[in-house]
Amino acid sequence: MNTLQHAAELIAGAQRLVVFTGAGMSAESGVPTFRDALTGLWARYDAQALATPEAFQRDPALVWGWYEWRRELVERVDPNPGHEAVARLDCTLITQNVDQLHERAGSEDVLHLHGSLFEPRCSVCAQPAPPPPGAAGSGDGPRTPPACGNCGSPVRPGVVWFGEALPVDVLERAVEAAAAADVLITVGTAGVVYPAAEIPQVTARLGGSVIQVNPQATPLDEVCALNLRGTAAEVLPKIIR
Ligand code: BV8
Ligand code: ZN
Repeated sequence: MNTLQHAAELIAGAQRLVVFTGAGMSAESGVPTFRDALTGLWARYDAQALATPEAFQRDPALVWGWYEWRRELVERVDPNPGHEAVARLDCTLITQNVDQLHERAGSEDVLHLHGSLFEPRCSVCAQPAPPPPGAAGSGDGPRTPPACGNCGSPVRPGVVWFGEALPVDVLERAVEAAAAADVLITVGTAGVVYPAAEIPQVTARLGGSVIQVNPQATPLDEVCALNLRGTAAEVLPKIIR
């Protein structure tokens, strides 16, 4: 039996299935991963440098503009066949991605470990702010963040920045699901950002089978029962019936 067939068998026979996704899941929809060189104005910025509270403190307009550019980009693209295959599964879906492509493909109750581009909130009182109006033009330039309706402070993107804690309830649900899983599929993640990268390792440590879908090798290779060297949109429809 080849590895694709073996993976399909494991998935079809899973009692408690978890799917764990990273930026590579959305790559074939046209969303740059963190390791791709970003295009346009943002090419000279390092995502890791902008995805921090310090960057927002230092230059709220630049950081807000970068997230608005990313939000408008994900609004313009579509879920790919990988998202659609995952949406057919009865599973716990845990994502590091801040786009809403899993939801648009039909997945429900998606656990967003790193927040979402679509849940801006006040940077001081945390009051949720209305998502900004659709794509405010294709301008790439920095734009001043809106002011909170409650306290007037700058609104921030509803994502988890480097150095910030992940939402406790979401992380707890994710770790519980990974611990109980007999099969976990990890797709399109470099497996270097913690604590998210712990999730597939929890399943493996407790005896579950981890299947990895990624064109490249990653540090997660060694905990995986199967490493499928391919892309999300190509491989997932072949292993998910
Ligand atoms: C925290 C939201 C503590 C924002 C993101 C030193 C050692 C270890 C850890 C640390 C360290 N120094 C600091 C840390 C902690 C740090 C961390 O892990 N840093 C890393 C870089 C070393 N973690 C944190 O800061 C976390 N918080 O620790 O807080 C704390 C605790 C209590 C109280 C206070 C504080 C917060 C981390 C969350 C950061 N936010 N996103 C935004 O989106 O802008 S992370 C962000 O980067 C993404 O969400 C994503 O998770 C991550 C990128 O990772 P990937 O998803 O893996 O994507 P990447 O581009 O890296 O790789 C793509 C993969 O896909 C590749 O493997 C590629 O081969 C593959 N691929 C490409 N195309 C395809 C494909 N696969 C399939 N199909 C394709 N077509
Ligand atoms: Zn406020």
